Amino acid sequence: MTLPTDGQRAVLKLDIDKFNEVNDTLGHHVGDMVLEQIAARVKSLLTPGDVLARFGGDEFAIYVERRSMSDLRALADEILVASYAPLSLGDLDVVVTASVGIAALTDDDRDAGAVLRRADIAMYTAKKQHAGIEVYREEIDRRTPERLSLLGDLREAIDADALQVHFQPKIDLVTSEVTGAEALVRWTHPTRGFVPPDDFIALAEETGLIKAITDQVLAKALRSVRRWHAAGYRLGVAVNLSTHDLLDELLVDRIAQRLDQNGLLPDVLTLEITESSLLADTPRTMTTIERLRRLGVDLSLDDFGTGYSSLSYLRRLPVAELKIDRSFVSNLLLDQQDEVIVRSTIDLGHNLGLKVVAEGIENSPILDRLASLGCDVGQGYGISRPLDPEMFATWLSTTEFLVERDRSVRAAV
Ligand code: G
Ligand code: G
Ligand code: MN
Repeated sequence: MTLPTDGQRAVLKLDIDKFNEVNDTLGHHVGDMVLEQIAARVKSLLTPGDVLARFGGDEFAIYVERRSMSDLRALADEILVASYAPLSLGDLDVVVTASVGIAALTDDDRDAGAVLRRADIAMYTAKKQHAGIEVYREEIDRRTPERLSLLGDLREAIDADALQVHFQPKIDLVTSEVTGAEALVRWTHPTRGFVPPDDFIALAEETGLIKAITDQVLAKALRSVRRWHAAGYRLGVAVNLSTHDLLDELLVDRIAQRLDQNGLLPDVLTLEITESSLLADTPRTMTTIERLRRLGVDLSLDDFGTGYSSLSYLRRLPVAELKIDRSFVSNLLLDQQDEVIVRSTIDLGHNLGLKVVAEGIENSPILDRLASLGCDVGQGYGISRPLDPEMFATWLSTTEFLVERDRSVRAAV
């Protein structure tokens, strides 16, 4: 192959995001069609001399020569835009997203191995950061072994049952009563210290560890609820589910079992699902959601406003509440548009018969405003940060918000 004198040779690595979910929910036959259609779209953007190869699974590698890095980025952009367009697969429209890593060839490259590896690293970084495209740089390479060791450590933490759960209180905005708390997973790594969930939940989703995490969070959250009830506090708890959990056919049974173990009725539990997953609306997830509803737990649509759910989708989903995303709530008093969004979401939720929760309430003026807009429930740093179980118990006994307590059952929390 001839090298253009001032040109740039590179390998682009393309990988479809969450392709395993496409296969799992829609079947391998549909997965194959997705791959064929994406490949055809990519091909149509290439010029003679470019080489497109399938790299097993849902990965493609593309060898290209362009004038400059910015031309390479432009090509990667076109590829992403082409993959986002809805794919029609029989009577189904499917939207997939993809990630692209770009690695330039260097004079030291003697074979394809090294450049493919660099493209791979760039692609994984793009995926992890939801960046779409990433160009290989040495500094991201240094983080790759870190990622692998983090994964190993996460596995160990799960096996050792070392993940913890913190609780962030939720307040009834009409009565100022504490209604319950959201359970949030916490991981303190032996050497790194606190690792934010955003850094390990995605990793857990990609590797299937999320099932075990969800189950441990659920177990700990329900154990705490049992203690609260024993101490006379009639509080509920909300647990976050990931999209992946909804594909797990055993999820509903495990939840029923966990409730049973703690002698709790399903109505103490709310499960928060995000609307952002593009593939949520598939037969398998809908079956899980329907079974959860029949079990009698409440479903809440988390981060509402940031995803893609249409109104008709919302009407069909058996959810009991909407949780307005904190990005709208925290600017409520500063940004008129955010105010309009919050106000209309409250109305929308109420018109659909749903309870509306605001998260990310950072101070009392925001809390007051939400109350006057008719929002039902609130949560945020302005009420309390997430607290470990012990601090949560202390908070319950010292907060100025109303805490209903049945005095006849007065065990310590
Ligand atoms: O406090 P915070 O940083 O915990 O949470 C960051 C993000 O991680 C939020 O979007 C939250 O929904 C998510 N998250 C927190 N705990 C859990 C959990 O137990 N399971 C899942 N799937 N997501 C969680
Ligand atoms: O996506 P999810 O709804 O589960 O979000 C919970 C996340 O929001 C947690 O990371 C929690 O720590 C964070 N959080 C809770 N209250 C506030 C708040 O008032 N402001 C901000 N910025 N984040 C908050
Ligand atoms: Mn949540």
